[in-house]
Amino acid sequence: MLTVYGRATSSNVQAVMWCIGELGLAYERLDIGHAHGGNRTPDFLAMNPNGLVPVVRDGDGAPMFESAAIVRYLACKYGDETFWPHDPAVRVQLDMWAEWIKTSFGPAFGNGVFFPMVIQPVALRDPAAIAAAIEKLKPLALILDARLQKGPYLDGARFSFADILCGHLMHRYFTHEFDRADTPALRAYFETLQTRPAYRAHAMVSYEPLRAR
Ligand SMILES: N[C@@H](CCC(=O)N[C@@H](CS)C(=O)NCC(=O)O)C(=O)O
Repeated sequence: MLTVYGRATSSNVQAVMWCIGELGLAYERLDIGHAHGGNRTPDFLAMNPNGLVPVVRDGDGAPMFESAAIVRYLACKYGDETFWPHDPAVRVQLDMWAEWIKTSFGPAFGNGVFFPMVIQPVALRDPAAIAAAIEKLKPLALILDARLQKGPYLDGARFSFADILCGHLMHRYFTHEFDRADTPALRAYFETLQTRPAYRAHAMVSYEPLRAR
């Protein structure tokens, strides 16, 4: 049994939960973070000194933090050869995309566009910085679109852990209103992901409770 500490509205919790759903693993999820609180207690900080969600425990194993590390752990331990290729030369061709999403596309969208347009209080928003971030995101979306032209998934026909780390952002990317690059393959990817029940259950979570006024 997995224990997931983290609110369903967190995109990093969503990645972990979608992975758990795809792998059909038993879990209990506890609402921690944001309006729920509970992430600054001594007990929580002992599991993750950053005070951030998600944290996951697998049975009575040591707590794990960092969503991408958790997804890789679950994929390696519970995934099949398609979901987590064991040959490092095969796996790196997917993992490089997963890493690029986490370090390039994800922050450019999350920190540059989504956070300042949705979560940051309106009075603190900087329209010029947001406009610049939207332009900076466009070439990254085009890179992802080019990769997905060989789709439907990042690895072509096969769905893998890398799609979890990429695809969990697509709900916010395509449902938040802003000036996106024209990316038909990326949009087709989002539509394909929506055919997966675990994606609909765990990654398509409303962010209205997070919206600042
Ligand atoms: N790099 C970390 C980032 C974790 C993170 O920033 N979590 C956010 C939610 S997405 C958080 O805990 N925010 C504070 C809160 O919810 O109270 C990961 O991928 O797990």
